[in-house]
Amino acid sequence: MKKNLLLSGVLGLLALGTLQAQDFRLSPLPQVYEAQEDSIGIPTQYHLQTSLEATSPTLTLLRNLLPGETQGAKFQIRIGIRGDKSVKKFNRDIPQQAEGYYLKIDKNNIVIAANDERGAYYGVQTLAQLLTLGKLPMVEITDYPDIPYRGVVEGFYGQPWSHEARLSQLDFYGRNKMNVYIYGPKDDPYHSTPNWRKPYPEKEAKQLQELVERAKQNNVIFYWAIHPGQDIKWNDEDRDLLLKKFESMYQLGVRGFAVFFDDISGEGTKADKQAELLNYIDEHFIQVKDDVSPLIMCPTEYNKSWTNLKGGYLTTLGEKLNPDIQVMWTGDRVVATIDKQTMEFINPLIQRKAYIWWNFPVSDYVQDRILMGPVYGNGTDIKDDMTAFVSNPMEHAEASKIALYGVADYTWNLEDYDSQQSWEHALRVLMPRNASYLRTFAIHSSDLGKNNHKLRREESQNIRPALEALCKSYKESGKMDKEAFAQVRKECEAICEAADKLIVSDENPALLAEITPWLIYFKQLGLYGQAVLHALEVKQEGKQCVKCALEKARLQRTWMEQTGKHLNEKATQPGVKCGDRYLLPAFDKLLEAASK
Ligand code: LTM
Repeated sequence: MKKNLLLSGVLGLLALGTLQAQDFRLSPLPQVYEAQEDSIGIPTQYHLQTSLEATSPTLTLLRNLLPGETQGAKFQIRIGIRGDKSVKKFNRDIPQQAEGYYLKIDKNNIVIAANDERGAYYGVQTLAQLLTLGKLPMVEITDYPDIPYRGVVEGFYGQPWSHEARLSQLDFYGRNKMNVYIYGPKDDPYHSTPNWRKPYPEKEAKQLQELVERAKQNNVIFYWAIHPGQDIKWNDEDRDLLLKKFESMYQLGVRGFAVFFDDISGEGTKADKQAELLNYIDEHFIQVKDDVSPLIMCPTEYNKSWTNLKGGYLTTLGEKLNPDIQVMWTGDRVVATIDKQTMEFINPLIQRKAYIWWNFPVSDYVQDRILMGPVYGNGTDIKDDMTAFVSNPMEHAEASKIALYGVADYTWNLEDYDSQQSWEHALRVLMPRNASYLRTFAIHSSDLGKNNHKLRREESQNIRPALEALCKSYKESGKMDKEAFAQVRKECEAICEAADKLIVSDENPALLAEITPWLIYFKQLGLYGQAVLHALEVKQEGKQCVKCALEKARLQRTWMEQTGKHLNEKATQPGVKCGDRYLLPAFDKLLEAASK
């Protein structure tokens, strides 16, 4: 077990009084982590030894975190890349993996020795997390990502993210060691049909330029994707227009390019024509520029359930596409978790390791939902089977960070990924002061309901046994399991309280703006639960008017439903829903039983 020092290291560290209170956890979880019981104060003055460029994101971040750089100070910070003079002594400690780093903190030194610039940056990001402890634990960390490319594809239908949301996302990716952002919102007309041939208007172009710059500062590769397949003509004119568009994006600073052929019909779906175009782009654009990342393509048959093996679409791509072109894949279905079998199916067909486009937490096909649950269900034994794992998020950018935090954690260290822990931590990162309320909301806002893509998620796990026990006891004997009743009552109170506290909170306004329609409904759901429980109690005790209590519960049910319908009206699936995997059906069942 290569990582057994990790948890004991963290726990050893947490045993140190105040550190425990902060509930500290490094994230993404490092590969190997050894901590001593001792810690040092945060250096106010330090002598910096480095051969990194002064303007590099790494040094910029370090200097922001620790402003006390002083020539000749006793405390030394050495930071550099394998072979650099500043970290020569530590060459053997640097892990071999790309983006790997070695971080050591002792009494008089901090050393960050990395394989490459991004590795050094990640070393400093880890240091940034340690600094939140208020002192620095003496640690030795050897760390690297399991999956080479990790991040996000903004590839959903619906309202594209705002400029502000994207800037905030890029900072979030940097902090969480994700290195890819692919710009490809389906409803940006300049990405897709009809305007993919046209350059962006001035305002949008300027914003894209700003995003590219912010991505650079966060060591994130900004990819710009084009979606031309619905009306592309396989002729020189359209080919040249596509290259011209890419060139205009290059002039804005973009250094990563993708071509999406998903969700199209007609001429554009032909594998040999797609391969011909992509190879042309690869040879006449990508390879000509020496500073551009490998080309990415999303095939038309991008998941197993849509694959026509006899038609030979994927094998044509596999045989014809230049080997350096990355091919995306969403799994066994459009929306699916990814495992060993997924990879064993696709990789031989495309003759390369697939670039996973994970359709979670995207909600463009269930817009009445907000998906706040943990990331789970993906294989922990597939790190060598893919080149990338990027998540397609919800149009709710801030709320998506809960899942994206899990994706960052999972893709960095598959074997040690703990979905529950990671989720709990994500809630604290998003709303440190109101995490417990956010947790109550999130635990009941996780499932997608019945949907075309058949993905379901766990929901209301904390209260499910009590709900079941209560329904069973009432159905079988007309009496209530007292303990279960008390638990459900407590949960209903917690739901109302969480909704109230979150709605008046001044924490994370961007998140609150996104979740408010669901919070309004959530409060009504809690009140409905309370009304049902009250009716059950009244009926049992026989002291008050049973009919009145039942009527009140029914009214609350109608109130909730009507309110829900008129929230989120512009969506393709208008209205809002949450808690309907276990909570709502249980309340309905109890009310029905009590009405008999
Ligand atoms: O998944 C892919 C490759 N394409 C589209 C996405 O744009 C969309 O967001 C998801 C989820 O609805 N499904 C797709 O087919």
